[in-house]
Amino acid sequence: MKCVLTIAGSDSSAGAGIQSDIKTFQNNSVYGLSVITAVTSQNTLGVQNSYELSAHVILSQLESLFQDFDIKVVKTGMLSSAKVIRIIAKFLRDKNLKLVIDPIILSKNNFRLLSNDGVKALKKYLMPMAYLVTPNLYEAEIISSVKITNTNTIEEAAKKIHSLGVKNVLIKGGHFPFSFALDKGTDVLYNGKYFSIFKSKYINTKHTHGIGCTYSAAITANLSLGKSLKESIILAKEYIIKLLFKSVKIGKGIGSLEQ
Ligand code: PXL
Repeated sequence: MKCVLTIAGSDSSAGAGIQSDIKTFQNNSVYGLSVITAVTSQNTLGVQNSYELSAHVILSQLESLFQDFDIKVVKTGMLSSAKVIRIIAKFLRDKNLKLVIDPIILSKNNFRLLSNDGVKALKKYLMPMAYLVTPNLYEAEIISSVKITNTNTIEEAAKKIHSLGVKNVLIKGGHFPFSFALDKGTDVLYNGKYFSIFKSKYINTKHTHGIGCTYSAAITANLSLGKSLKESIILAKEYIIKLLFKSVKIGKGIGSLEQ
């Protein structure tokens, strides 16, 4: 069985982060391993707190896993700070890996999951190692410093992110406004040569917590099974669409996907 590693934050409400990644890996036929960077305290109303683990604890988890498992595909989610990013980039640098970066910056209630310095470190140290980066609209704007308002600016943002040394950039369209040139839920892939568009129907539900993590984790699982990038994206999109139909109203706020 293929082993896939997620390096991310723990979500106590189990809809996003490490918990969603493990569920997604399991449901997509790969064995999920995890390195926890930070522990968040959160519920369906939002993130209340985040506690970053020490460098020693993060490194120790990485060392244990790489001593034993044959890890060829790694996904990163919430990385918390520049310090954590530097540790991870240094550790992964000489490994022959396919790296998928989901550049988590803010939670839905605008709780900061990556510091400003962290964004700079992500661009400088980790992005150049990435096979795929999967920002949503807001993350793409922050990373590229391009205000995305139409298809020209989405292309400009994707090109800027690509120029950081990323092989493929997938801008996820779940946050596109309804007035946007591309339909809500349409994703845009740029591979340095050309753009590809991935359309899907938009399912109107409020209970979408963890969808971005789940989508990126499903793409990562498919890549590790040897599927092409486009096939991995199409299958992952089918996976999240199915889950959106059965997202669950748990708690008092924004519910999660039920995996
Ligand atoms: O959905 C983004 C995300 C990722 N990882 C963790 C989170 C969140 C959002 O709250 O808490 C740990």
